[in-house]
Amino acid sequence: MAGSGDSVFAHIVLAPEDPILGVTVAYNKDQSPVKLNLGVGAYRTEEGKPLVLNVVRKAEQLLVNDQSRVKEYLPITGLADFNKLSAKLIFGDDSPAIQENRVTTVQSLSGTGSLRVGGEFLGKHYHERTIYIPQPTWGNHPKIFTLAGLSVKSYRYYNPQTKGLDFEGMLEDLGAAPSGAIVLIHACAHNPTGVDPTVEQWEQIRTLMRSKGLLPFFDSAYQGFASGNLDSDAQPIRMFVADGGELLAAQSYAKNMGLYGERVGALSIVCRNADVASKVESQLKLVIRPMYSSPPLHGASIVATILKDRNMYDEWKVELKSMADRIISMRHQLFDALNSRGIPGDWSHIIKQIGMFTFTGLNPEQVAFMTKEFHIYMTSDGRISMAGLSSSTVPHLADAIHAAVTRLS
Ligand code: PLA
Repeated sequence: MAGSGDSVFAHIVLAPEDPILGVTVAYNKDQSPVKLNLGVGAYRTEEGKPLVLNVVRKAEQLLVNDQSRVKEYLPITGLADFNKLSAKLIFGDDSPAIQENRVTTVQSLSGTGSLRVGGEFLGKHYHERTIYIPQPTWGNHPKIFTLAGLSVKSYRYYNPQTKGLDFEGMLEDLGAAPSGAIVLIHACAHNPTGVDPTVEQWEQIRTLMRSKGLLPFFDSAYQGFASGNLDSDAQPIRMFVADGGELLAAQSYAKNMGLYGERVGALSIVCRNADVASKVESQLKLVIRPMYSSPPLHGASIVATILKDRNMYDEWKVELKSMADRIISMRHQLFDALNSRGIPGDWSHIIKQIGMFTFTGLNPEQVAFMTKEFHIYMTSDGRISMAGLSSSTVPHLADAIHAAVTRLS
């Protein structure tokens, strides 16, 4: 009889909310008119609204109007055009690796799904099961790779004193990693710190990693969002492709095309030669088929429509640049607002850091205070999404930081 007796699930304990997505859950429950969500990295307009790019609307209209389109299953590896165009986007139009057919690309469920498929593949087929991730990193990384069967270790990346890169520490830790270990690298706009190596530093990292046979696994969730330029943001990856070595790259269209909920992404594996690449692809299919069989059609069709049409592609680049520029302008506005309030400390990291996030240096107690007193929501590590800020909300945030720093330092 329903309702009587103990549930077979009675022993299950309530799990905590996700440290990032849980911030939105708490924000949604807040009734205050001044509430502000700077938790999850989701772009907002100056009016604080989610943005669907014009070029995306256009592509969707074309797709809807095309009566020849059907809803058949995609192949296990996804939409072929989408895969080819995604590889070109990340590795460059003239990439020798693509021309030599030694890149295999599979459509996956956004950045997260690409990382998971790549992780599962490595867990099954790669000889060294240890992956090094930066300290700190996106909170989902250790969970994804642990579940994929890899053993997760970290390398030093961020120096809280300078609020910049701990380059020495990074080289030391990578230098001490076992030969062949996998290294997770944020391709650009490191999350949560907003700190990226310079091109010269990337070159040293590359030389060290190649000399030790470390396998790079790039997470590219923000191509175009860091500098506003798709090619500059992909430069570190292209440096590693140019030396002829092997690597993995996970791509997401969540941020740069604003396709968050469509879950569009790709995993590429650059191999030594075409023969290896085709065998690798055959094994990727065996990873994907029992996981979700084949990827969804709609989002990948939007991306392919845009990437293969010169005009739409150019329009996308303009819209992408304007998102990146708005984020950069928010950095300057926040920096100026903090300075004009005479808040103690050096806040120049706000304009030095890059990409969607600022790693403010605020501690968990200060963050809790800002949420309670000012209804400002952010992750407890002090990360704020600059893309969630607008000219009209900067003063409120600056007041909150002022109060938190002066009352709780
Ligand atoms: N990799 C990094 C470094 C990310 O920051 C994110 C998203 C992803 C991968 C995954 O994105 P996708 O699966 O949606 O393509 N990070 C967000 C969202 C923006 C999240 O946590 O899911 C963040 O707020 O950190």
